[in-house]
Amino acid sequence: MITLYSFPNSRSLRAAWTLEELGLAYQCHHVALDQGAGQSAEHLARHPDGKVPVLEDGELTLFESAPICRYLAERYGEGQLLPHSVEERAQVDQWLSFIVTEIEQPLWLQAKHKFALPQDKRVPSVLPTAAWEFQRALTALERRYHGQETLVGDTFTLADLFLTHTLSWAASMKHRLPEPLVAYRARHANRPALARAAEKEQAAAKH
Ligand SMILES: N[C@@H](CCC(=O)N[C@@H](CS)C(=O)NCC(=O)O)C(=O)O
Repeated sequence: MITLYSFPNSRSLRAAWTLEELGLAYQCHHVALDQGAGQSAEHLARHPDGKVPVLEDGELTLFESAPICRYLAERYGEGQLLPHSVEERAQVDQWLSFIVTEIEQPLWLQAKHKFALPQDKRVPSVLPTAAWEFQRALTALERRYHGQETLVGDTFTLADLFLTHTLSWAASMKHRLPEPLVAYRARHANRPALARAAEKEQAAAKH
């Protein structure tokens, strides 16, 4: 049985979305991060920093959203979400790395210094630099993204799943996105698997 440790509207949604795209059976286990459950001994045994997502698949326990989704696609995808060709897989990896290190990080920096960190750890003066870094990453993305349906090849891959999730985060933080990326995000955010994943995480939180 696959278990996903999750919290609604967090990076665990990437893993739930991947599980839904692949049509896998799994259970969502809500980790009440807002009540300190991440730092419980039980959860720290799964994740060394007490975060989500964590995936358990049989004997395997994995943390970090990108390797979790990569593992699921490689293990169960049969070409879905991860292309067969080595070259295209390398391109998916290139985008995953770019998305989590270049696009997500300045967003996360802003989130941390606006609300996520304890009040006494927030440094508001980093916010303009973080905004500038995010714009720089978007400009880089625009040098490669010219309105095509998908980032790699002609089918939806993990690169699109991660970019859509991260752009949605940017949009929720009121960042203005270039028009082609607004259309790209809207198209992929409409996928039924994403709606099912969000519902499943919400339902787990209510139990
Ligand atoms: N790089 C990690 C980031 C994980 C992460 O920061 N998760 C957040 C939710 S989006 C979390 O669990 N925060 C709880 C905490 O900081 O204690 C990933 O992509 O999985």
